[in-house]
Amino acid sequence: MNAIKLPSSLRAELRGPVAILRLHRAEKRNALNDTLVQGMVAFFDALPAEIRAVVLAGDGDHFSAGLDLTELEERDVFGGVAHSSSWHRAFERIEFGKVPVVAVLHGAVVGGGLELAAAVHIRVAERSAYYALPEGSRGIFVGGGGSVRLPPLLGVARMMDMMLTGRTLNAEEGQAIGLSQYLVDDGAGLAKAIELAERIAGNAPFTNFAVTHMLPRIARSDPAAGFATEALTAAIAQGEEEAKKRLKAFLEKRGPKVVRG
Ligand code: 1HE
Repeated sequence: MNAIKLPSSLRAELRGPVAILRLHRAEKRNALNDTLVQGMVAFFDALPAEIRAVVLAGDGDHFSAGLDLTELEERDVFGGVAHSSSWHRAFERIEFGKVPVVAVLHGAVVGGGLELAAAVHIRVAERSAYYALPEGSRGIFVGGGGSVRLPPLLGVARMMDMMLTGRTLNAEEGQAIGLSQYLVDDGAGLAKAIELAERIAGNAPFTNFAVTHMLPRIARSDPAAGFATEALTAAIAQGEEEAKKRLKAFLEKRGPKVVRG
């Protein structure tokens, strides 16, 4: 990680098997410009093998104000297509990257910031978090994969409402619909995300791969292909040395039991 050069708008820190990546542009409310987005690509590409989970957070009072609107001024139509595609490629690195990613959401999680949040695997929201898609009021459209990743989280009807009327969801509403999986007090998000990331880092790596790469694809496929792919994935997982070790440990009363939630 030390070897890779991140832009000044990003900060990375390693904590054992967990890497923490922070959007470090609080003076611009962590607005996402090309440099920052490409910096995220460099970070996710360069993750060393010993890193087993990533926490993504934003510095300052907001997770992210979305697309850096100053960049829109200079772009023509085809430039817009290229830009949106570049975000798609970047966020793919997160959604289908090397390791699971846990995001801490606080303050504004809007526009491209919400699209970024949709690309991670676990979302921990602080009570200050709020969600909006102000693209409608800016005369633009989502371009960071939002029309693909947000409907499964929000529903098409709610997303339409947010885009057409500027409706904002608060943290409680986001939690109630499953947009965030955890809701914690202000200031408690990072610790919760690190705790979850450490737990994830302790899983068998193939299981983490199967959950992040195979599960969403199986869920989107037709049932016949889904069952066949699931059977193969399950067989590969149980054939792994790590799975055999963990099963043996449980059968010899050394493995952890499931605890009541
Ligand atoms: C920005 C941006 C930005 C702030 N691009 N510079 N996103 C939006 O439409 C959201 C626009 N931002 C806001 O509504 C507000 O800034 C916030 C609610 C997020 C925060 O408010 P506040 O009062 O804390 O901050 P501020 O005073 O509005 O902004 C502080 C500075 O950040 C200011 O710059 P300064 O030089 O005057 O200090 C702002 O101009 C700057 N700033 N947000 C550029 N977004 C791939 S398609 C994705 C499409 C989208 O993401 S559309 C949604 C865009």
